[in-house]
This record gives sequence, C-alpha cells and structure tokens, in this order.
Amino acid sequence: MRRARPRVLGLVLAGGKGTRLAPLTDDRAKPAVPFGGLYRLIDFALSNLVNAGFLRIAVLTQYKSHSLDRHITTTWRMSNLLGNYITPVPAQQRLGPQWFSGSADAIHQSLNLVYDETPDIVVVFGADHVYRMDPRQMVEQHIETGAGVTVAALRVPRSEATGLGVIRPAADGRTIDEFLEKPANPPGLPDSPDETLASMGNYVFTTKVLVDALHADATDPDSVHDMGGDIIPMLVARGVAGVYDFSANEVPGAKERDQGYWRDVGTIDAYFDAHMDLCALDPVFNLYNPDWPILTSVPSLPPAKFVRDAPGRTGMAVDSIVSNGVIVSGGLLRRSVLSPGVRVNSWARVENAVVMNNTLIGRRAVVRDAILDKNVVVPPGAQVGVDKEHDRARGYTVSTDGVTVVGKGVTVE
Ligand code: ADQ
Repeated sequence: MRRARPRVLGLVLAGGKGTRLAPLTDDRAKPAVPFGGLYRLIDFALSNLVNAGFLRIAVLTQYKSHSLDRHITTTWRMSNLLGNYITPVPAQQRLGPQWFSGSADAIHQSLNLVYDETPDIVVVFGADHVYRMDPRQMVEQHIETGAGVTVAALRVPRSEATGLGVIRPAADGRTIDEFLEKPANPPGLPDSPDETLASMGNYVFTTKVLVDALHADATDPDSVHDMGGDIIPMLVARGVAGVYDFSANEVPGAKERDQGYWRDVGTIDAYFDAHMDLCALDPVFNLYNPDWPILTSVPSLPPAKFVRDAPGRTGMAVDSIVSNGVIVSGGLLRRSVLSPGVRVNSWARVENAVVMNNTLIGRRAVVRDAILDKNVVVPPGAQVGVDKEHDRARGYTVSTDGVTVVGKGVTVE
C-alpha cells in the first residue's frame, strides 16, 4: 500500500579524508572543517535536509571522526518524541573486520538502518559542500519520473569537472545516458561545448533499487565500492538513472544571484575563495536568509568588540565577518572571516584571511592571504602570508593560488 507521504531516510556520507584540504584535515574529517566563522561543512547538507522536513538522518562517519561526532551529537541532537533523529553512525564492521572501503560500502555496512526504518526513499547526500537546496523538489521529480536513482547535477566549465562525476543526459534532459566518474576529458554539452553537467554527489534512491545495487556491488571483485564510481554507473547501465537539474531548485527566501550557488570546497583555494564570496558587498552566497537558515550551534561568548585603544590605532573591520567572542583591540581587518574567540591586537593588520577559533594575532603582526586554524599564535611583529617563500621554509602549506595555511595550535615563528 502506498503511503500518503513517502517515508524518507537521509544518509549523509561524512567519512571522506579530504586530503587536498590538508593541513585543515590533519586532525578532523573534512565534513567537520570549520566554515564561515560559525559553521562546519556538514551543517550545509544537514540544514538542507532539516529545512525540508527530512528529520530522520544517519551520518556515516569513519576517518578522524571525533570532532564530527561531537558536533553532531551536541548540535544536531533531536527530540525523539516524533521518532526523529540525527545520529552519527561509525563504521560498525557488521560484515567483516574492516572499515568502510568506499562510500557504497559505508551504506552497505549500515543497511540495518534502512531495514529498521523501512523508508520508501533514501536520500544520500555528501557532506562537503557549501550550498542551499530544497531537496523536496528533487524527491518530487524522482517519484514523478519513476527513476530508480536521481542524481543532482549542475553545469560547470569542463576544465573544472575532472575531479567530479560527469553526466551525459539523454535528449529528454531527465534520463542519464552515460555517467563518467572523474573523466580526464569531460564531454561538452550540445548547447554549450565548454560546459559539462557535473554530479553534486547527492542522490535520491528508491529503497529497493539502492539495496539491490549495493548487494550486487558487494560481490563484484572489480568494484571499489564507491557511489560515484560503481553504483551510479551500474544503475545508468540498467536504464533507471535520472538527473535533477539543480539550477531549477528554488529555495524560499533566496535571491536570484544566490540561486544555483554550489561550491565543492575540496581544495584550499576553493575553500578560501568561498570565504571571500561571503565577504563580498553583494554576496553570491547569502548566509542571511531566515527562510532557509543554515543551522549550527554557537558558543555562548560575549558579543564581538572593537576598540581603538589609543589615538591613531584603529580597531575596526571592513568587508569582514566577525563572530562572537572576538576582540579587535586596535587592529584592522579587511575581507576576513573570524571565528569565535579570536584576538587581534594593536597595529595588527589582517587582510584576506580566514581565522579560526581562539587564534591570537599579536601587536604589529601582519596576516595576509592566509588561513589560520584554531589556537594559532601569531606573536607581536610576526608576518604570515606576506613572503610565500618564507612561509614554505617555515613548513606552512602554500596553495597554488598563494594562500598560506597555518595548522591548528601552531605558534608562528
Ligand atoms: P568525491 O567527493 O571525490 O566525488 P568521495 O571522496 O567518495 O567522492 O566523497 C563523497 C562523500 O562521501 C563525501 O561527503 C565524503 O565525506 C564521503 N565519504 C567518502 N568515503 C566515505 C566512507 N568510506 N564512508 C563514509 N563516507 C565517505 C563525489 C562523487 C562525484 C561527485 C562529487 C561531488 O563520486 O561523482 O561529482 O562527489 O563533489
């Protein structure tokens, strides 16, 4: 018997290592990487699901999952009154003495959740992206078309798609003819040869199709048990895969230029640029949309404070995002994003920077084009990001575009 409303289970894949974000991922899983002052990356996927009313969610964790587990259990805990939950699920070794070998294996090993919940639909979302999306529209299309799996996708320049799954849609625009995981030479679109249709790593499955595909994949000796690499191509070959056009997604309260914003912040440069997007006068990604809030928990700290501690010293921020608990005492911030508890002291200059919790920037220090992880100390007069050769010599990561990254707890020389 068909239920009045489909029963939806959310599975969020949060076990990725995020090697290209090192050193930010040396100590935490990629979905736990802080973003935008107050958030962690996983908050975007979870907010999208929760705002849509999908309130039964298992977050599949694995690699360095401690801070992620803590964040989910403290921030996203739900009242069980209505049977709703958001819970982290570690690799449980239910099928043998191994960790998850790939994202498909993570779901396969956690199928007991699906059997317990008996959903009609399983929504599988990645946890590493910055975007707003109302997933109800994708679920509606999935049901309407009768697809076994529906893959969310958006147009990107071909040159940016070599690290993504790429879709060749059929003439109807809704069926997938071919799915290529991370192709060296992504195919262009008929109406736009320099663009290609890339998978966002978000999928909607009919439960039985997912379960059958995972069982078939588990016994395939040639599979690496990856959702994008194995499961989706298998279902495309069976002719049951559809594509959902993310550019058609409408989120309540979003402004036009905000619509369709999606960033895979998998590299230091992409992560840094997404922060600079937030600082723009007219941001392409607007955090201030009360109709589709990005949710997180905020530490109870006093409000941010700006003081000019003597004549001639500034204590100000321009084009910046400043969290609670910050004190800017005689320093100057431009185009920077500060997490709670940061201190910026007299005559210090901080420009184009992402500064995480409780980092201290001393007097006359200069921080430019840089990311400072939590609890970094920049002593008085020290410089970060000004001389890239010097930064490399001191062992700091410098990205392709010249962003210096100082890891957690480091005292700058
Ligand atoms: P990638 O991001 O390269 O490509 P992957 O590393 O598998 O694929 O990460 C996908 C999601 O799964 C992430 O949220 C990650 O944290 C999580 N994950 C990875 N391994 C896991 C494991 N063993 N257990 C639990 N979670 C795990 C994917 C798709 C592409 C698509 C891009 C979009 O394969 O087709 O284009 O996402 O960014």
